[in-house]
Amino acid sequence: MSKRRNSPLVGRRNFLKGATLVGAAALTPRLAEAQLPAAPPARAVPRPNLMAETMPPSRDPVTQTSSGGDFMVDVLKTLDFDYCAIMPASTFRGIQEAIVNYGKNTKPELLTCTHEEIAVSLAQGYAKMEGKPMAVLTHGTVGLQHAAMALYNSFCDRVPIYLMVGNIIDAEKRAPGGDWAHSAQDPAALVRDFVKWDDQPTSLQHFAESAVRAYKIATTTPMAPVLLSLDTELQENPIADMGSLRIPKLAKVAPPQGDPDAVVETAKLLAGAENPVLIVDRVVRTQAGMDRLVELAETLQCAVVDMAGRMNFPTRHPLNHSFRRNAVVAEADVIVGIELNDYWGAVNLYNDRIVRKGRPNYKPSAKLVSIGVRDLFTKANYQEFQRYAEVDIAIAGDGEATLPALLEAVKRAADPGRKAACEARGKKLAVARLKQVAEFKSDATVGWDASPVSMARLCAELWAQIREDDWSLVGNGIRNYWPHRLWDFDKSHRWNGASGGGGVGYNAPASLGAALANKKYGRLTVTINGDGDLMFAPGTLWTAAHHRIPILYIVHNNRAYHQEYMYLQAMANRRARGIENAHIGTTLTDPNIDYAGLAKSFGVHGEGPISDPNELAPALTRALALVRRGEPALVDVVTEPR
Ligand SMILES: Cc1ncc(C[n+]2csc(CCOP(=O)(O)OP(=O)(O)O)c2C)c(N)n1
Ligand SMILES: [Mg+2]
Repeated sequence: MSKRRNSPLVGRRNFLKGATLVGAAALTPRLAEAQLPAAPPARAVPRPNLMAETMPPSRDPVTQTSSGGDFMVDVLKTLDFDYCAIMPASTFRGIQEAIVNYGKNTKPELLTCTHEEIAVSLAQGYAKMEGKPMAVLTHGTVGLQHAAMALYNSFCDRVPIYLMVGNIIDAEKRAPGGDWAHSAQDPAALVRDFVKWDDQPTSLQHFAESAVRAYKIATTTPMAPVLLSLDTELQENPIADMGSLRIPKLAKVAPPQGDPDAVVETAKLLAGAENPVLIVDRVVRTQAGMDRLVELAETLQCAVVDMAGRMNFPTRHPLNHSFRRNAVVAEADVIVGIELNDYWGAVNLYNDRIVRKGRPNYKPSAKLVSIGVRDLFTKANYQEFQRYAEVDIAIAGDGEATLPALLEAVKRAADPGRKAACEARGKKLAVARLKQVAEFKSDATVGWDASPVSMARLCAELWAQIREDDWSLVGNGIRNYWPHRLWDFDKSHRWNGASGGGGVGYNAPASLGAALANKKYGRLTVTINGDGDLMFAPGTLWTAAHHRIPILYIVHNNRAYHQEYMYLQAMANRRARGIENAHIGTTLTDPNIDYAGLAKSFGVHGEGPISDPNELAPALTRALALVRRGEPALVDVVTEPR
């Protein structure tokens, strides 16, 4: 029987009613003076224990000696979670109480978020930097709806998210009103198209197995979010049969390597090619992976195009031809794409403005190979699997795990007779790359003193101040732009890829998650955050301050959803209607948003708005001094459109 049904009518409403009367008395001083006893001396008032007031002591199970929530915490502790991001909700109060009291708020430690989307995005950025998932807890209905877009980004980005939601399965246990709106027969139905696996355990043993299974599934490539729906009764009630419960052990799955024969065939193609090209996207998870990729490229003396889905290849390497993709693809006779999110898009030219049509950029005679886990996992509804890529050899296997075998096979296949040609190719590529870097440097000076501040100037000023630190640029605010053109990204933690699904709102919280992972390594985290993006989840800044996470937010403040502004201009141009109205619905002016003030309101140091480029360096110096000391800071820079 529901204990709530028997609870006295003292509840929150009556408590508030009392508060109202006191307030009314305070408004009528004479009555108050006559009726109220003398005020006691001021002292710290402990927070009221509302439950003690609302529950009759004889029925309050505060003395229960075991709880399902405690057991769940025992299980989570075996999974090595450092953090659990939450937006608190009654449907998981049983496990939340167990985490903070029974589990002593360590492994996992709770991170307080002001929106479920923040919680999941935080976990996305963290997982990519730390190499393991963060747990997340939300309401199963309203909370999951808020979490959904961040979950979709994580799914498209192939990032493990370990999401648990609370749900009241048994209808008889739901209090009238909110509990019903916050319960679902099948909460995961909402997001099943973009999680890899989900379950709703009906016993604690079932939870233990599903919890370990979920971890294993999420962290096996292709990695992706998983969802566990936690019944409130299981979390809150005593354990019926403690002795029978056991926690299964977790064996992490070794990622699958590509088929050895296909790898050798690919190596032979690469070694015999005139102009081999490697295109990489979500390959590297570890420094060892990055080192191997460099060795492979140097062995082949071939161009590497990094699509920057992860930090794959050093930006200053002479074989890095990411910004010469069209040129090197057009010349290639062998193209090996590794963990490409969009193979078709990488080797075709596409125009979406007038005709929405594409055509191959590669020679008809070129041989195309794919290596990656995309072929191992596809869902039907959401179309993030991209256009079908016509390749000659498709190797289903994890990119990073397949690199050692590919490297060895390439070394074995190398023809000593072609050594001179191979070296000449490398030299030619290095010259082309140097020429491009010189062009970039020259381009970067355009509008150097302009106000609003040019993006090249902003990035140069930032680079000048962080280059001696162990820095990490995170978020996707300025993907593949000035930093990737000119900064020296030389280690695997310098960058952690983009949002995956292109869902705006990712940058602010995902950057904070990466900063949290970086904190323990003493790295300096910086992010360049679109103004439009920041407005999705500005409460992220409060979480940064509350949990003392050092990060520098630079607001790339073009006072617009500028991408959309440009799309509207393009549409209007096509219809010859003039672009005067393109700002309607796309700009963020009148009033301008005060991002420094916003930061300050959350307890974060704020600078700006800065329109004069000469004011930028001192503002960055002040903000970075705080970040190096362990605090978050924000600098609002009024920038050129993009
Ligand atoms: C959730 C979501 N809503 C809308 C969009 C469409 N969209 C793509 S880019 C963009 C503008 C984002 O603004 P900002 O972060 O300021 O970047 P800017 O384009 O100004 O550089 C929008 C609204 C989206 N991708 N995701
Ligand atoms: Mg903008």
